[in-house]
Formats: sequence, C-alpha cells, structure tokens
Amino acid sequence: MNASDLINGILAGERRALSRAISHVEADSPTGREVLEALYPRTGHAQVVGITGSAGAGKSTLVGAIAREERKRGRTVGIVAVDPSSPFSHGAILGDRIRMQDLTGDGGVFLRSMASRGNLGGLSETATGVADVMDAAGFDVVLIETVGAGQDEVEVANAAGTTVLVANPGGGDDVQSMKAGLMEVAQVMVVNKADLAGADTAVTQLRGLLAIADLGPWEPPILKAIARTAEGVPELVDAIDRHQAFFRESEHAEGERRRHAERQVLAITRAILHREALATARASGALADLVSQVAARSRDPRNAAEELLEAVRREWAAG
Ligand SMILES: Nc1nc2c(ncn2[C@@H]2O[C@H](COP(=O)(O)OP(=O)(O)OP(=O)(O)O)[C@@H](O)[C@H]2O)c(=O)[nH]1
Ligand SMILES: [Mg+2]
Repeated sequence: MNASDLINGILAGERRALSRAISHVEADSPTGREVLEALYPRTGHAQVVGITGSAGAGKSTLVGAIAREERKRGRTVGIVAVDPSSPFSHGAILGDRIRMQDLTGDGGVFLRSMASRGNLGGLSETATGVADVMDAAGFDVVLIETVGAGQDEVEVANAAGTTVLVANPGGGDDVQSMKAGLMEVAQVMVVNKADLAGADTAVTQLRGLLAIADLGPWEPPILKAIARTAEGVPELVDAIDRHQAFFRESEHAEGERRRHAERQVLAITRAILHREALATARASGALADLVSQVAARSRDPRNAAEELLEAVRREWAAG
C-alpha cells in the first residue's frame, strides 16, 4: 500500500491500513512521513493520555481499567504500549498482552506495542507520530503506557496532552525517589495499589513534591486507585477529562497548547539533530579519530566533543 492508500484506509476506519501506517511511522520511512503530514490537520480530536511511573506500579493494569471505563462512556480507545528496552522485558510484555486480552476482542479498542530500544533519542518523535495516526483514525482516547525509567518517560510525556504519573504506597521510597522533573511533566497523579498500607502517606508525599515543583496554572490532582478492582478509576477518568477541558477550553488553553506544541517541536528537533549530527560525525571519520585521541589521553573529552561538532558544522556547510 502506498501513502495515499494508507491515508484513505485509515480515514475509512480500516485496521490493516492503520497497522501498516504505524509500522511506517515507527520505521520513520518516507511513506510514514507522508502519511503523518497528510493526517496531521485531522488530528486534535483524541485525548492523548500518557501513563507513566516506575516498573510494576500497575500501569498496564490501570491502562486496561481506564480503557474499560472509557468504553463504558461510549468512547473508542487506542492503546500504545512502549516496550521496555531492558533485556528482562519479554515476560512483562506478554503479561501486558494477557491483561488486556478482553479488550482486544472489542472493536472499539486498538492495541499496539512499540519498541523503545534502538531509538536514538527519538521516542518523542515516534510516540507522537503513532498517537497522531490513531487520533486521525478517529479514536476518542489514545493511551500511551511507558515502561522504563527516566528519559523515556519524559519523552513520551511530550506526545501526550495529559500525562498521568502512577505511584505506589510503600514506605515512601517510591515517591521520594521520584524526580522533580517527572512531577513537572505530569498533570494527574495517582497512587495505585491503594489497597496496600501507606497510600495516604504517599499522597502526602506527592503533595510535598508538588509544592516545590515548578508548575503552570494547572494544579495536578492527586488521586488514589486500585487498578485491579477498578476502584477510583472513574474518578481518574474524570480528572483526565478535567485536564483535557483545561487544555482545550479554559482561558489558559491557548497558552497550554502552545507550550505543548513547543515541547513537541523541541523534543523532535533534539532527536533529529542528535541523529543527523552523529551520522555525519561517524561518516566523516572524525568520531573514530577523536575517540582514539581521548582514549590515548592526548585530548580531553570536552575538547574532542567541540572538535567533533566543528567537523559536523564543516560537513554541513559544505552541503
Ligand atoms: N495490590 C495491588 N496490586 C496491583 C494493583 N494494580 C496492579 N497490581 C499488580 O501489580 C503488578 C504489576 O502490575 P502491572 O500492571 O504489570 O504494572 P506495570 O506498571 O505495567 O509494570 P511494567 O510494565 O512491568 O513496568 C501485577 O502483579 C498487578 O496485578 C492494585 O491496585 N493493587
Ligand atoms: Mg506494563
């Protein structure tokens, strides 16, 4: 299928066209770019929601519960599970699929996993593209689960209009180890596994972290949930809806949308710069030379980096 077949297929609601287009977007192929360019003006309908948090926090269980709640509300749901780059991930992915099995038989749900491995700083780019294709395909809600820690989470948050941070009770270790930066990319906080002891303490600690975070006009609510039984999930979906309304309709909507667009453009620019600069550096042979010099301690790494960039600039200037 060429790009226009894919575009027409997606707009006609064909799953096969959607699947193939997403593969093209993941591969960053010319067809993928053409599809994205053509579909972008048709995006903006879906609530794109990122679900992030540390390993085992209950993200997949929560995604399943949110999807079921959205279906009850008559909304269609696209789900993107970002596979971890960890070598221990295979069991977890299988687990994710099994937990979502009842959803895969539902015509109003589309499930897709996406690899984060080997992504040269371009996870924002891919996740944003995949979410955009699902948005254009007409899904009302697109849920993106990030597995993994640190930068992946921030990258995926760039793709989402609303990011939900999933924390757990547990003596506070979990919450206290959270980075302030993560607090700043999340608009809804949820303490999952509220059936375990310490949920209220975790809420209090999150409140403390929020108090010192650099926040805009939106004040992130902190909720409790038990994903396994779906307790607290309707309230979580209500909170997501409230943030989406803020993002789309409040007096701050214009500014929020601009901030989000800026984050997306900058994240993707960073990814492209990174990729292209490294490709140029490698091709020019400058990288290998400089690495040898640093390894031999005849040049320091900072100086080598500057020299490498200089070599890249020369190549680019030469066109
Ligand atoms: N007690 C309790 N356990 C839960 C709850 N939600 C999820 N779990 C359990 O926590 C474990 C991890 O759940 P997942 O949904 O796989 O967590 P995850 O965050 O997706 O995990 P990774 O994708 O591997 O990072 C599973 O054994 C779940 O059954 C909950 O509300 N209460
Ligand atoms: Mg998971």
